[in-house]
Amino acid sequence: MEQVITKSKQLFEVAKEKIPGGVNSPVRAFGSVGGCPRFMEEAKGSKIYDVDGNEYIDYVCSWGPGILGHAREEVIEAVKEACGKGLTFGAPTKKEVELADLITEIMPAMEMVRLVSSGTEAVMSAIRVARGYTKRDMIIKFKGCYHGHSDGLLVKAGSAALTTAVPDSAGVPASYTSNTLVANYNDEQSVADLFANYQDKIAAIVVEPVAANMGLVLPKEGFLQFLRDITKENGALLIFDEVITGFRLGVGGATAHYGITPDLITLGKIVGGGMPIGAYGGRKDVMSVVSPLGGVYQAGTLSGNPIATTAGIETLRILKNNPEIYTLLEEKTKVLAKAAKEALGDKVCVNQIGSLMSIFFTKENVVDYATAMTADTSEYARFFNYLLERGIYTAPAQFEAMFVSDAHTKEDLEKTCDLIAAYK
Ligand code: KE4
Repeated sequence: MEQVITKSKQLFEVAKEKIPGGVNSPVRAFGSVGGCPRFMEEAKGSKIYDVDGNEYIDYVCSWGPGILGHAREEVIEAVKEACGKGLTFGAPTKKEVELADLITEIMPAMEMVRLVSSGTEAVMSAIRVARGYTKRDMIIKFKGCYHGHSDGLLVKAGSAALTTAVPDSAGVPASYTSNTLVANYNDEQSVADLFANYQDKIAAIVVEPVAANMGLVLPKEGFLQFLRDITKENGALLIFDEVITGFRLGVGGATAHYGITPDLITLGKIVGGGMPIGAYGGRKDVMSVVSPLGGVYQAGTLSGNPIATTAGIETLRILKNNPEIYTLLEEKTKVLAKAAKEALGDKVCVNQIGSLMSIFFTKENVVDYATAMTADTSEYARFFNYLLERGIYTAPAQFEAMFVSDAHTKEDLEKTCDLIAAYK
């Protein structure tokens, strides 16, 4: 039966008058999958409901924050109580200390942490700290990894492998990317070549320890250790961008999962429990350059506000005190990954780790950016819409990840697997 989406369509037309593309973040516009984005009205647990009353099993989970499912009782109650005491003070609060305590306890590589309001802000600030600490200017990032929309990171590789990057967005002056170098994920040689060329100019490598912005691509054996070694050997810092993987792969994120200690870690998404929080932190000596302690300036009106910190504290407490959540998350996600592989066979490559997975519509084994790009995005779009029209809401783009939450039930998985199995 045709899904009724009249109200979403009407809202989308109005939204496009007042908001660029009708959305406040580009991927939400369904540009790569076609059709009308669903305007969502509410969500509870694993379900999300659009303005036309259609129910979906949600595997976007707001791109990661929703690890406990939507509107988790304990979080909502704590936030409601906090709201009655005022929304923001612009002054230090006990909750910021509590959240900093929790973060540094759960991720001990973060000896000190500064709260900001988004993942973009966290990564932008961490890079400034790395430059301030090392007194070097150049940063290495990886093709296909995304670290938010700060100017110096909106880049594509330069014309030759060893040249500096060029802007990958209008409005970014070439001068803003002249200190950004681009290597290939899982390609140690591409990193070694950049250090051979620029060694004492490189302040840091920033990397998604598990890449989830070209679709899910896992680090090959030894890759992260290689990055740890080569940065140490060259006096550069290693920044793990754990905005997605933090508290997702396990409560300790990729840092704990792989047993590699970076110098700085950036966080977002789960750390705010659905409210706007980013965070960056790491070695105390490195973080000591941050204003007002040191000379690296960074600030934010709503940083650490009492409502966001309340949601973050409640979320991290639940995750820390219930480690079995992660075992269940992995089991659930493996069920989905297995069903997709069984149903779609060699038409797809399914990558999965913890509660993250991606179904790439390619016969290739997706192990890096080049193989990810072999995916057939129009086939992915057909698959996405097939599921959407039947009440399954997955990432509206091939090069994103699917997220599973603690709220997804056996029935949710059965329905999803049955629909995938029936896909032609
Ligand atoms: P935000 O500024 O969107 O909070 O975080 C930026 C960011 C930084 N680092 C990593 C590894 C990220 O994945 C992100 C943002 N992730 C995307 C999803 N791929 C957010 C969704 C969106 O852009 O709407």
